[in-house]
Amino acid sequence: HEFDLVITNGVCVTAGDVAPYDIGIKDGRIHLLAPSGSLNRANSARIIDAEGAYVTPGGVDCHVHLEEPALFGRGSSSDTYETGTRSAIAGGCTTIVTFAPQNKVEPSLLKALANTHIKARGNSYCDYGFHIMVGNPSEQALSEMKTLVENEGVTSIKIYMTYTALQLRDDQILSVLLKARQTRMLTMIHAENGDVLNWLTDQLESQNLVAPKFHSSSRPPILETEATNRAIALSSLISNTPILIVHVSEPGATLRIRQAQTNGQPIFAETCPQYLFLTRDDLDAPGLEGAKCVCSPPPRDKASQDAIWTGLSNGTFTVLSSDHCPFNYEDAERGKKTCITVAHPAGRFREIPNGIPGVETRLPLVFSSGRLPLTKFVEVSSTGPAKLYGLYPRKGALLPGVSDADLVVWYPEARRPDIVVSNAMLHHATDYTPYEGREVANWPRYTVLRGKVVWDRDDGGVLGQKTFGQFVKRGPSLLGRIWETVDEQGEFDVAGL
Ligand code: DUC
Ligand code: ZN
Ligand code: ZN
Ligand code: ZN
Repeated sequence: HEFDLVITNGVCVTAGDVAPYDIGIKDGRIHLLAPSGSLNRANSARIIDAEGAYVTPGGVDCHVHLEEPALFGRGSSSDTYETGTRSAIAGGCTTIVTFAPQNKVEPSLLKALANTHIKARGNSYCDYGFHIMVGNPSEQALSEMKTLVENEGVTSIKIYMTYTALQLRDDQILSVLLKARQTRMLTMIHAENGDVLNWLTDQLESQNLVAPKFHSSSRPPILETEATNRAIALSSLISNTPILIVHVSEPGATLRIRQAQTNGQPIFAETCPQYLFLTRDDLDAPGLEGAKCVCSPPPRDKASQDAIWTGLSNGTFTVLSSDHCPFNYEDAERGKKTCITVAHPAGRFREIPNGIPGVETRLPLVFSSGRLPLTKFVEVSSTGPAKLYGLYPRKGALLPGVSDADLVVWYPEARRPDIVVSNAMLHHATDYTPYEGREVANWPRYTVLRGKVVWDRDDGGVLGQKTFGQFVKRGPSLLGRIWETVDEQGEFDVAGL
């Protein structure tokens, strides 16, 4: 056989166009795109008839938290690499980038990386890479960044402007950005003003306003706008080093990012389904139910949702990620219910671990929404992240001879099942989904990882194994378009010095 697998009668959607092609797959790669119906059974070991359905590149989710220690409150992650990546493929996602966390007392980034490799290796259903979460920008940590890029295939870091375990001061952020500029690392920034939200939390607590809904009051939009603006300012001081503002939730930050982009600055932005589908009213559910939607930044109002949709449409956001950061609900020690204490029997929002599950629901929710052209859907959920994080064109594309055969075959219009999201149908190890009861118009029917069918919704479900996923070494961001700018000495210039 010329091919190991052929997908026939599909309509291929890439970030560029929508067109009917048969796809010939060999040795785990896209080998050939051919006119629809032209590749037949005779020249392939296996054939999948897409029956006219859309076929997209596998999803790329570059914001996933798995098996991290308690960093975002008292709880700890309800998903392991095994369960989180199983959930990913069942939702059409074939590559994730997770975090290798360095805590404040650990000076080495390479050690954080090694520890995370041990957790993921042999335990991943999908391909994976790592960002280093920098909690302690020590001399040693900064000096290791070159090694990460040159030898380890790790080309991005994440830093925080909030969370006691992770928050960096502005001078620390500048030191990190300077080193990132010199080593061509992309810096992801969690932009919320931690000092302000801690102060507001104390104020709310002093008035005994501690129910889950006050999580939202403790983090008003202006505090995200301010931190986003500050992050952009800090980047501009370091010769406009490229940064990515993660999980943008509100119009103020979105507008500030858009202005910086218009100004030619390499400011990239991410948003997540929770800012498209949830609102602050979901935090005000009866009892402690609102804790299920506690994440940071919090879901906002309807007008903010619309602004975020607009930002996706107009290109302000390069990536749509899940920020999968799961905690069980019914767990008094490690989950959302750690916030119930003798003093606060109805729960105390300060103690609710921040984060929600979403790696499996990301693609179906957005594909089904009808609010984005399909090419834009592929751009923000696969191609854009692959380019931004140095995975392209191996990931995020259907380029013959070049791209891995990572694909999602959706259901054809005529055979769409009625799907109501319920936690029982998901493959994570978390005991709830914030999207319970929501109807979606489509779901990945097949997920293909490097030519292997790892998910067949109608026949066997998860067919992949936790040994199939491979670590992917990444190159420098393809969107960091000013990497080449150096001064006469070949050094990067720091503006104003
Ligand atoms: N926000 C969350 O909701 N969870 C993980 C970390 C974060 O920033
Ligand atoms: Zn050939
Ligand atoms: Zn974050
Ligand atoms: Zn996160």
